[in-house]
Amino acid sequence: MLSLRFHALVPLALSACLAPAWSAGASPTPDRPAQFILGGDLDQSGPVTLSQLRSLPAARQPAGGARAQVGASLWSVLDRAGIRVDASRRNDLLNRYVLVTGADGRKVVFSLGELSPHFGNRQGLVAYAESVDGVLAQPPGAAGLQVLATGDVQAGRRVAWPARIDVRTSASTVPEQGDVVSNAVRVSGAVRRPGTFDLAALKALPAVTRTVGADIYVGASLWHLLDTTLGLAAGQPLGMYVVASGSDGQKAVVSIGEIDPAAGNQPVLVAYQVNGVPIDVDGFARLVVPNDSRKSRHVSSLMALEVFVARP
Ligand SMILES: Nc1nc2c(c(=O)[nH]1)N[C@H]1C(S)=C(S)[C@@H](COP(=O)(O)O)O[C@H]1N2
Ligand SMILES: [Mo]
Repeated sequence: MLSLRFHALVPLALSACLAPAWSAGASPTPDRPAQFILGGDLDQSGPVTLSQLRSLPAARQPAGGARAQVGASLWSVLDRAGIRVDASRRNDLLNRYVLVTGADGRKVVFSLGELSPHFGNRQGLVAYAESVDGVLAQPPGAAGLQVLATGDVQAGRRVAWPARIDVRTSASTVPEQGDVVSNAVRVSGAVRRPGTFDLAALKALPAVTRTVGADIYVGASLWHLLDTTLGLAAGQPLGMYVVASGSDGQKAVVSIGEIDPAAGNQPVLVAYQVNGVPIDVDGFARLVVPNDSRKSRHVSSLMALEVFVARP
């Protein structure tokens, strides 16, 4: 499979590449329109056209050798449409996900946290052209659009012919607990063997150590816990997400594609030790998302992990 190991999105002086006048006859066929419908928690829903995509800053993702995919970042498409958040909730953005649905029904999820430049900064790409040595190889849109997951180690979250892109609030139902801290985390939803993990149960899983800034965390791998220990429910894991909730009601979505070793391969932990001492002041465990540039998804006093199949 095509390797898409981390590449920063590099702005491209696209106008220079567009000098040749492409013939009008090369426009997309009607059954493969170079547009999709944007919906959900956005100020501006509706069709996004090729010309709108091309009005956004061009971004590119290497596709092997001299080739690159050229497009607009998925984040910029959503940001331009105005992502709606509940300003009364701290970091409400992090309780939301993006569902990309292909014309063939394929469903792929991103968390808004992984896409946002303020957190994961793996912005995704809505590609409309391919370049070779920096020069566009075809008229933009001629081969249709595709959504790519920036930084994934394999191309499993690629969606050719996206039909819809929807922003949704997570389906988490875990309420705020009031003035208590967690001493166990309940794992529920789309897993084969739901269960509750206290400190001893977490410690019984393979221990993983990750350095985040000046802190060294030890904990269980979230992927190992969900996929190996509990078993993700049958279906498409790349169309699922998990919501971590703290006892104070703070929530963070992680897409399953983000942690799947065959997709995003992000080393997210359920940590119970920091710098050699137990995490025991603000609950017994916290989520740690090592490659986020802020700690906002590091939900402390972790009390629940709910796994969902994304709904449009
Ligand atoms: N349960 C819970 N976890 C939380 C928060 C919160 O309000 N409640 N705030 C988040 C935010 S916004 C940040 S920046 C970090 C701060 O972590 P620190 O106190 O270890 O620096 O915790 C995150 N985890
Ligand atoms: Mo924060």
